[in-house]
Amino acid sequence: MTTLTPVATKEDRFTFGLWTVGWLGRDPFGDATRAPLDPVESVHRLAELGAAGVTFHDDDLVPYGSSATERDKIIARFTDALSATGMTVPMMTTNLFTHPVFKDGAFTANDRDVRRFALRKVMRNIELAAELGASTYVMWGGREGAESDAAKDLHAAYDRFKEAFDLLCSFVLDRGYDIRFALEPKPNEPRGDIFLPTVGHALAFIERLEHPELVGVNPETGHEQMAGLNYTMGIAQALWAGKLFHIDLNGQHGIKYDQDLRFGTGDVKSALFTVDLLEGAGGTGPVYTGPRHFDFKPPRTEDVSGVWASAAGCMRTYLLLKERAEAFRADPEVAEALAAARVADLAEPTLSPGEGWEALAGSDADFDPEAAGARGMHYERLDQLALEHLLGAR
Ligand SMILES: [Mn+2]
Repeated sequence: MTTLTPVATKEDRFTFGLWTVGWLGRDPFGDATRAPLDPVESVHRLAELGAAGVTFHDDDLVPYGSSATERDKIIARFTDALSATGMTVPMMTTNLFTHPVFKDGAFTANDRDVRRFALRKVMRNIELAAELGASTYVMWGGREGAESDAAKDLHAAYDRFKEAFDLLCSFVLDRGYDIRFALEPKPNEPRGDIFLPTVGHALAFIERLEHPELVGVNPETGHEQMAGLNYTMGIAQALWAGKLFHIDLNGQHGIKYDQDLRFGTGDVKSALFTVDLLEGAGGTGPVYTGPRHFDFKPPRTEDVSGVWASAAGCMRTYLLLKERAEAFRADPEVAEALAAARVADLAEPTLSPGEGWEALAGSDADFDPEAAGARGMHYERLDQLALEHLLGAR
C-alpha cells in the first residue's frame, strides 16, 4: 500500500471560487455566521494551501455599484496579490442572480430591458476576464426558470437563451478574445425549475447555437446528483463530445437542496470514479486537462479556520482518490477481474473492418443466445475490489 501523504502543489491545478471560501454562511433561514473575507487574503491563503488559482463572479471582487475609480483600485490590489503568489485566474463568471433586477432571470427574463442589462453586465466582465487571462467563462443560469408553467413562453425562452449566447460568442470573436463559454446545468434552486437542467440538456442546446465550438459545459457534482443522475457518466459524455470545458467538484447527499459540500462528501465511491475518469481511467480514456475546480461551501457551523480546513480537505481528498484509483488500476487482481468482466472488449468495434449491414445480417449463424445469456459478467467481484481500494484495504 502506498503512503497516504499527498500534498497539493500548483502542478495539480486546483482552483477555488472566491465565493466558496468567502461564503458568509447566510442561508434562507439564518444570517451570516462569518465575517467577510478579503479576496486578497483568500488568494494568499489558498496559495499557501497549494492551490493554483482562483475564479470569481464580477461582484465577488468588485462589489455591485462600485464607482469606476473604486473598481480600478480593487482590481489593481487583486492583481498585485496574483503576481505575489503566482496564482492565476483561469475562469470567470457573472453574478446574474443576487440583485432583485434578476428575480425573473437574466437572458430569459420576460422584461426586455432586464435582458439587455444582463448582456451588458456580462460583456463588461468578459473584458476583465480577457485582461486577467481567463480562458473559460462560466454561465450559470440559476434564475433562468420559473415557479409556475404559465409564467413563461417556453419556446421564446429557448430562443432568447440562444440569442444571448449567439451575441456573446460574436462579442468574443469580434474582440479576438481567447475565451470559451461553459454552461453550468442545474435542475432547480433558486428557481423552482431551471432551463437546461442537466449536462444532457445543455449539450443538446449547444448544438443549436451559431458557434457551438465556443460553448461547452461546466458540470457540478451536486447539481447532477440533485437530479438523481450519475455525475461520472455525465462528465464522460461531455469529455467524449469534446465539451468538458470546466468542472465544479463538490459533495452532495442525494436528491435534496444544493448542499455544496466539501469534495468527496456524500457519494465517495462515485467521487473515486469521477477522479479515475478525469485522470484517464487507467489509460483507457482522455485525461481532463483543465483546472480541478472546487465549488463548495464550507458549512456555516465553521469559523474561518474551518473554512481553510474545508478547502484543504477538497484538495487532499482529490489526491487521495487519485492514489486510490491508481492503486486500483495497478492491482494485478483488478486486471484479472477486468478481463473476467470483459471490460476492454467494449472498445472493440461491433463491426469488422469493411463490414456493413448486409454482411452483418448473414453472420454469426452459430451464435447461441441461450449460452450468451447464461454468461456471468463478474462485476460484483470487480466492484468489491474497487471498494476495497477505496477503503485502503488493498
Ligand atoms: Mn451547487
